[in-house]
Amino acid sequence: MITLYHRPRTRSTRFIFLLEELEAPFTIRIVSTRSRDGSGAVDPANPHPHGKVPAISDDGVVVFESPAIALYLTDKFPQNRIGPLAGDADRGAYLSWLAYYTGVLEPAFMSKFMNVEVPRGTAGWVAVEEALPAVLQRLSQGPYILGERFSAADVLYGTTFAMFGQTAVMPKSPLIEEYVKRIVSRPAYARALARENG
Ligand SMILES: N[C@@H](CCC(=O)N[C@@H](CS)C(=O)NCC(=O)O)C(=O)O
Repeated sequence: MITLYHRPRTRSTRFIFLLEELEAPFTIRIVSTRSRDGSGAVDPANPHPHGKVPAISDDGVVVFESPAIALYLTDKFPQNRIGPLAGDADRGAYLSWLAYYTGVLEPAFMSKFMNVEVPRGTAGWVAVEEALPAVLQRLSQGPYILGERFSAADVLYGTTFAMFGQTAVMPKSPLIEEYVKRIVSRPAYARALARENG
């Protein structure tokens, strides 16, 4: 049985969404985390090494960091075909775009959000203005990151765009607005919001 360590209205909400898409059995364990304003504290029950969410435990097997959790879950629950498995022609793209999410896209957004200039050439990520066209190029080829096929990558990208789309950090793009609508109108997303508080 999967236990999701979760704090409502954070990056762990998207894993309720993914678990609902997968129709996997899971329980939610609400934990405290540090907050931006200095309040809150790491919950000793949370197995993430820095007490961040999300993290999961699968009968004692701990997985943390969003791309690792997404991959672990879609490999473990393949029946709804939410993640290409090893040997599938889409596997390489799937792994790449999952890794790109935390390796490049999130740092790009967070750099802009925090007004930190991206030290191009010495950093492993790029500015939002360079990252976004790469994602848009994918989305212009199909309704989803992998083209015709919805995957856990869309759970990460769709929810991230939904969040940053409300801020000045993200340049306006009709393609992304349509994409966000496509992702958040999925029934599993509504079910996830209904379970948000545990
Ligand atoms: N790289 C992590 C980021 C996780 C993360 O920063 N989560 C936030 C909630 S949205 C958190 O736990 N913040 C509390 C803290 O950083 O101590 C992932 O993508 O899973």
